[in-house]
Amino acid sequence: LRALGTERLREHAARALTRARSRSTVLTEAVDDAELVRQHSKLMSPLVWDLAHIGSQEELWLVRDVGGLDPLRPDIDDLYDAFQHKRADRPSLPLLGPAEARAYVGQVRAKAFDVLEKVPMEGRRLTEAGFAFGMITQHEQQHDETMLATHQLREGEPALHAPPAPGSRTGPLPEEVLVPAGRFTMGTSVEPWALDNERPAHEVDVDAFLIDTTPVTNGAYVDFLESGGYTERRWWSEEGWRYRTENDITAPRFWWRETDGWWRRRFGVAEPVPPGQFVVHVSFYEAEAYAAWAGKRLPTEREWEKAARFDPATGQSRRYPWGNEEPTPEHANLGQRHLTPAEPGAYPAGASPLGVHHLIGDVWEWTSTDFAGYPGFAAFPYREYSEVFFGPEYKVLRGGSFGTDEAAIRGTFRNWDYPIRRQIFSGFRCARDAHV
Ligand code: AVJ
Ligand code: FE
Repeated sequence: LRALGTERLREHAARALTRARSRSTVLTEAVDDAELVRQHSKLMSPLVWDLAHIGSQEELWLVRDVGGLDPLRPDIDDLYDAFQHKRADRPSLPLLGPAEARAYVGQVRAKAFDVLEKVPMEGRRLTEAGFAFGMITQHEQQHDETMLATHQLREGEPALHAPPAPGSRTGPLPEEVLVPAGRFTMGTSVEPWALDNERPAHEVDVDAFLIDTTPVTNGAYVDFLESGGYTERRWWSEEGWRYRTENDITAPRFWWRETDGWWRRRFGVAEPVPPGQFVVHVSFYEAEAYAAWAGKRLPTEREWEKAARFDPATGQSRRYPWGNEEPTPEHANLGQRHLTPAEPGAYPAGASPLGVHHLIGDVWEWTSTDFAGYPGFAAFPYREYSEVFFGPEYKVLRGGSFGTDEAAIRGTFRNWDYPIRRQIFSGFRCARDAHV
C-alpha cells in the first residue's frame, strides 16, 4: 500500500468502494420494495436493514471517525447496531424505508468521498486511514454476500442472473496432495487490509498431511447420502447426530428427492443437482459426517492455510495460492460473477504451489478449528469485530465463495459461523494424516 503512493491509494480505495456499491445496488434493486422490507428467513435481516446498516457503519467509521465530520443521522445509530437487535427482531424496528435508505447511503458515500480526497495520507495516518477505507469496503462486501444468501432463501420468481461457472480446464486431478511436515508462517502482520483476527504473522509447525485437491462435489456427496450417510449414527459426532435428528436434516439445504434423483432450488430456479459442482449449503456437522464416512477428517485451520499459502521453493507464505497478485477472473470463482460453485479443474491458474485447487472462491470451507485469536492478538478497531466471537461455539471457514468479493478474501482471511449454519455458501474438503 505504501508503495502505491497516496494518489494511487485514494484511487484504489475509491474504486473498491464503488465496486461494492454497484453490487449492493444490484442486490437491492433486483426485488421490489415489498420484498426489500420483508424478512425472508428468521436467520436474515430484511435487505433494507443490510443496506442502511452498510451506510451507518460507513458514517461511523469514515465520516465521523476518520473525517471528523458532524454526524448525519445520529438518531439511527442504535437501529443499525447489530449488537442491539437480533436479526429476528429487526423487521419490527422503525427502519428507514427503501427510498430513505437509498438516499441515506448516497449521502454518506458523498461525505466519505470528501473525506477520502482530503484526509492526509502519510505515515501513520496512511496506515490508519487506508485500513479504515479497506475495512469499510470489506464490510459492505460482506453484507453483499449476506444479502446474496438472503436472495437464495427468498421464495418467488428468479431475480438474479449470471452466466454459468466454467467447467474443468484440466484433465482429472489427483484425489489428494501431500503437504510435507514443517514450519510455515500463518497469518500476517503486513497485509494492509487484513482484519485483526488475521494478525499477527506467526510460525506454526504442522505434521505431514494429505488434503483433497478440491472441495467435495455434489456427485461424491450423493454417494454418501445414498449409502445411508444421514441414517447411520456412526458417521456423526454426538452433537452432530442430535442436530441432525432434532431438525430432521436429511440432505443439504435447498435439496429434495424426486423419482429421477436429487433436485435443488438455487436463486428461485429448480434444477437437478449438478453432480460435477462442489456441494454447498452444508453444515459443519454434515461435513464432519461425510469426512468420517470417507475415512478422512476435516482439515484444521492451519493445515488449510499451509496448503493454500506455503511455497516449498522459497519457504515463504504467499498472499494467495497463486502468488501475491490480486485475484483475476482466471484465478478464482469470486465476486458473484457466477451464481454457483465451479467444477474441479476450472481454475488451474489459481492452484497453490503444492497443487491444491479451488482454495479461494467457489465455497467457504469448514475447518475443524474453533475461532480464536492468534498469539499476540490485539482487537482492532473494536472488540465486537471478532474478539467477542472467540470460543468453541464458532468454527472457522476459509477461502471465500462465489458470493465473496476479491476485496474481502485472501489466504489469511478467517470467517466463522455456528456449526449448524447452512444458509451460507459453505462446502468443505477433507484431509487425513500422512502415515510415513
Ligand atoms: C465475518 C461474516 C462472520 O457477517 O457476521 C459484518 C462480518 N461483521 N458486519 C458477519 C461482519 C460485521 C461477519 N462475518
Ligand atoms: Fe455489519
